[in-house]
Amino acid sequence: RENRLRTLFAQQQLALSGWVSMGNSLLAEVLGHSGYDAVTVDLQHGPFSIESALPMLQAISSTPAVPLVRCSENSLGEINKLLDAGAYGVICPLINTAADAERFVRACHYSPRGARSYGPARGFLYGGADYFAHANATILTLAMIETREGYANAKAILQTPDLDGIFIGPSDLAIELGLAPDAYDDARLNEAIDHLLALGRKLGKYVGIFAGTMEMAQRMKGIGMDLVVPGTDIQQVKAEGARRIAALR
Ligand code: 3PY
Ligand code: MG
Repeated sequence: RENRLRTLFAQQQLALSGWVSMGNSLLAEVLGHSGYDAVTVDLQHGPFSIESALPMLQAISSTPAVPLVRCSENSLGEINKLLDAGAYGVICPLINTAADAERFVRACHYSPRGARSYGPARGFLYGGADYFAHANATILTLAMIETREGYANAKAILQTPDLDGIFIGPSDLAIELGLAPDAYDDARLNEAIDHLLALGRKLGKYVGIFAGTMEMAQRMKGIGMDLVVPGTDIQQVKAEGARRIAALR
């Protein structure tokens, strides 16, 4: 099965991903039917582990959305299990160096490019009988830039062969710049984001970002991001609930 995100990126169309941190497969299914191009299961900050990610990935694969994961850390074991469970793309947090990025890329690719071990139990079910032949070229690898060190090494990280691109973590990056985690409008943070997007463009790699507010999401669309996550499930439920309550008070 093709990865529709690659098609959207190639056509320079904005891709939108939902974000599941609540850990519920029905919610993942609902998001997958809401019009998103992808739905990301967040094992870094979602309070659940890999056993719970499986039913969420099953639920997403019953929808038109591409199943993505954010792994909890740059671990061959965890990343392999998530790919075997049918994830078609991995966002890896806290990539600080080119060596980190290389390690991440190797975890996502079969030999000779990488160190991924064979056993794609659900990979076949989602990807199809020819999964092995296409997995290396189909699965998306996005390294998170969200630390000072990662920011300083962004060019080398982006130059990692077979890394598809970067995903910017604006809250951690803001904290590292000495700002509040929700300082999404701060000029210094936005300069850093502009710089990372320009680097990605120059090096022919994709650039995505998490957007904590709708204003930020609009701005990120405006500057030409490839992938935008317009808030987590929790943020959306809270914001929409508050909006409805305010309208009725
Ligand atoms: C961050 O903003 O640091 C993130 O990781 C968003 O997902
Ligand atoms: Mg982060």
